[in-house]
Amino acid sequence: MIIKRYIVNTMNEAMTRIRYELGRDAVIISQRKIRKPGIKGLFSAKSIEVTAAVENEVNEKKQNTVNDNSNSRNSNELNNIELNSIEAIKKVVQQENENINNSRVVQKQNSSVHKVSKQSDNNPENLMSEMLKMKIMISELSQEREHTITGKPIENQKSDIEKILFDNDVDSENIENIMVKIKNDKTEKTDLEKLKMVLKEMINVTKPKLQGRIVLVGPTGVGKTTTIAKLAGKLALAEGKKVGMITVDTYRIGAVEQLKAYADIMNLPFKVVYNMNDMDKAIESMSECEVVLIDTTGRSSKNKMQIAELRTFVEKADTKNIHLVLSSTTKNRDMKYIIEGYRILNYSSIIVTKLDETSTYGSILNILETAKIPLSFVSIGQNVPDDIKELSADSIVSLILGEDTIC
Ligand SMILES: Nc1nc2c(ncn2[C@@H]2O[C@H](COP(=O)(O)OP(=O)(O)OP(=O)(O)O)[C@@H](O)[C@H]2O)c(=O)[nH]1
Ligand SMILES: [Mg+2]
Repeated sequence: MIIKRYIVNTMNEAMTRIRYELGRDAVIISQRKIRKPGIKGLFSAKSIEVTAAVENEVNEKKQNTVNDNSNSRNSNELNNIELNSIEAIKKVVQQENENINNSRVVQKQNSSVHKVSKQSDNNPENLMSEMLKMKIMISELSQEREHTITGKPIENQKSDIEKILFDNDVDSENIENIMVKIKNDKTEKTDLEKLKMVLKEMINVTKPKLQGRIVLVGPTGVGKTTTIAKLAGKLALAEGKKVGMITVDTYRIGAVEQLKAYADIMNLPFKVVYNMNDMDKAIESMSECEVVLIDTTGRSSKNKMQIAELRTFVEKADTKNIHLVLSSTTKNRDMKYIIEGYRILNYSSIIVTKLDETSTYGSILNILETAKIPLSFVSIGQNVPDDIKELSADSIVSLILGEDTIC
């Protein structure tokens, strides 16, 4: 058996060379993208490393005339290994393992090498089966491959850009979309510049008009009431606007008292709504107010009945100024359900809270990409009224890339 490794720019080039040097019976054992050495290699185009094998003898002359000049390290290590079937496989596996270990310590992959080697010992006749195992193992060893055999991305197979996004909790679907957009950007910019551009395009922020009736909805404990108090403080105390507050949350013990306490401190009109009629009356009683902030009961998005009930109250408020409040500490998968579950309330913007409780900010991007609704505010702590902010798309990009932090 002859096993050769090629460093090429395209698969076409690899195929041509393999056909010429090893003949038509040659099979490709593995292929992976590799980086050129040094810092420059970080953002330059990758080469492809292809390992091919052939069982039969090939033209010796051809072998000798061909030199792999693309990458001396790799070509010298594995070129022209002529061994008998299983022994050849074992040798390649061993060499591959050593190469990987030299560049990076990859504990997990090492164990799989031993596994495959052992299995080879048990079943030496079945060459095809051994070839397949070796192919899988080399795939696993590859640091540069984007996907596992199951098609699922894993951390140590990612490019630098993917790793930054992954480390900052951008979800895998978004990472894939971002990588495609970067690839499609044929300008001269560096990948990092392209990444920033792509992220900025994805982040939609809005400057909400804090006028008329403003309703906050969202799951339990995300910070709706605290955010209402912050907005009231900002508008009434800092901007001198006439602000009133209404709560429809008569469900949770202490909810009314919580908002009433803020209303008392700021000396603002406050009403509690127990039913639909109360809603009309409460709104009417605040006709003098420039801004009426309406707090609602925290509901699970899974409970359709409760959401439907909430909807009737929200519709009564008769406003387009509806903010969905979400906590950045919520799991990404749950977040998607919440965003979809609350859609029937026709929220027009999103407030992300508890950014002070997280050290990665990919959740902002995940939320905005799922909802396709712009971000109005972020909440960055418990202090009323200070811990609320409007963020620009640029500053969100810096947060997502880990260049900046909230606290
Ligand atoms: N760290 C941190 N805590 C926050 C933030 N916003 C709110 N909280 C805290 O989160 C807890 C719940 O806040 P609430 O305002 O009562 O949340 P809610 O959404 O009204 O809760 P329910 O009415 O029960 O649905 C309180 O302890 C708040 O002080 C924030 O941005 N950061
Ligand atoms: Mg509340």
